[in-house]
Amino acid sequence: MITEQFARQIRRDIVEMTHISGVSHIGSALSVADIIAVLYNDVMRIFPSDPKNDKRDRFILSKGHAGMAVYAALAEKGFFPVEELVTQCSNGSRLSGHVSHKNVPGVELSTGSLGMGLSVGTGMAVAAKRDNKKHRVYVVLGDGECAEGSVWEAAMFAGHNELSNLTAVIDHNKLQANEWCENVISWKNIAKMWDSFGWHVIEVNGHDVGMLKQSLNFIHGTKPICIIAHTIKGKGVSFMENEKIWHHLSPQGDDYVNAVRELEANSI
Ligand SMILES: Cc1ncc(C[n+]2csc(CCOP(=O)(O)OP(=O)(O)O)c2C)c(N)n1
Repeated sequence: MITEQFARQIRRDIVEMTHISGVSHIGSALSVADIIAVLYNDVMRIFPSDPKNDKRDRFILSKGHAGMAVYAALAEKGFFPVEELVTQCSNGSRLSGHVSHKNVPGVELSTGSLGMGLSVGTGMAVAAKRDNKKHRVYVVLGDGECAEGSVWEAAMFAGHNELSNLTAVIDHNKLQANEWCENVISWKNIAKMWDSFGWHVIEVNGHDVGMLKQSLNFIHGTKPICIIAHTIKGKGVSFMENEKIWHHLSPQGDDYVNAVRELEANSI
C-alpha cells in the first residue's frame, strides 16, 4: 500500500474508533497519522508475525492519548485483526484509550502520563548501543508535552551519551488540550532548544510524506535526531482542523457522516 493510502486508512480507522467508543483525542490522533504511517510503512523494521524479534526497531508513542493511530497502524500491518479496532475503549478490550502494551502485540510501552516516553526511549537506545545492536529507537512526543521537565532530562542524557540510534519526533501542532501552546508555556525557539541539548534538528512539514520519509531515515554520526514536524491538529477532516474542541469531542451524527465522507472523497 502506498503511504498516502495507508495514512488515509489510519485516519478512517481513527474516526471509526472514536465514533463507536464515544471517547476521543481524535484531533491528536489525526495530527500524528502521517508520521505514524511513514514510520510503519517506510522506515521501521517491523515483524508483524514475530513482534518481539530482537532486530525490530523500537517505537514509543509518548503522547499516548493518540494511541488510536498506533492501534490502526498495527492492525493494518497485521499485528492483530483489523476487526478488533472497533472494540477500542470498550469493557474487556485489550485496546485501551491510552496506548497500552499489555497483551497488545507491537506496542513497546504503555503511555498516557505525558513526559515519560523519551526517558524510556533513551534507556532503550543506550542499551542497544552498549550491546552493539543495530536497531533504532523512535519516540513521538506532543509539543505541549515538551513542557514536562522529564523530557529535558532525557534530552540532556541523550545528547551527552551521543545516542545516534535515537530519533525523537515532535508533533508540533501548536495546540495542547484546550489551549494554544503559546498561551500556556511558549517556545521561544524550540529548534534551538533541542540543538543546544546536543541533538541534530530537522524541521519538516509533518504531513508531507516524502519529507517525513527522508528525515525519519536520516542518521547522524554522533547525535540523536530531533524532527520538529509542523502539523495541524485534526488534519484530514476540515472542520476538525485547528479546533480545540476536537481534542476531546467524538464524532457523532452529521459530524461522523461528514468526516467519513471527506476522508473517502479524498481517498487515493
Ligand atoms: C502528566 C500529564 N498531565 C496532563 C495530562 C492530560 N493531558 C492529556 S492530553 C494533554 C495535552 C497534550 O498536548 P500535546 O502534547 O501538545 O498533544 P496534542 O495537542 O497533540 O494532543 C494533556 C495536558 C496527561 N495525560 N499527563
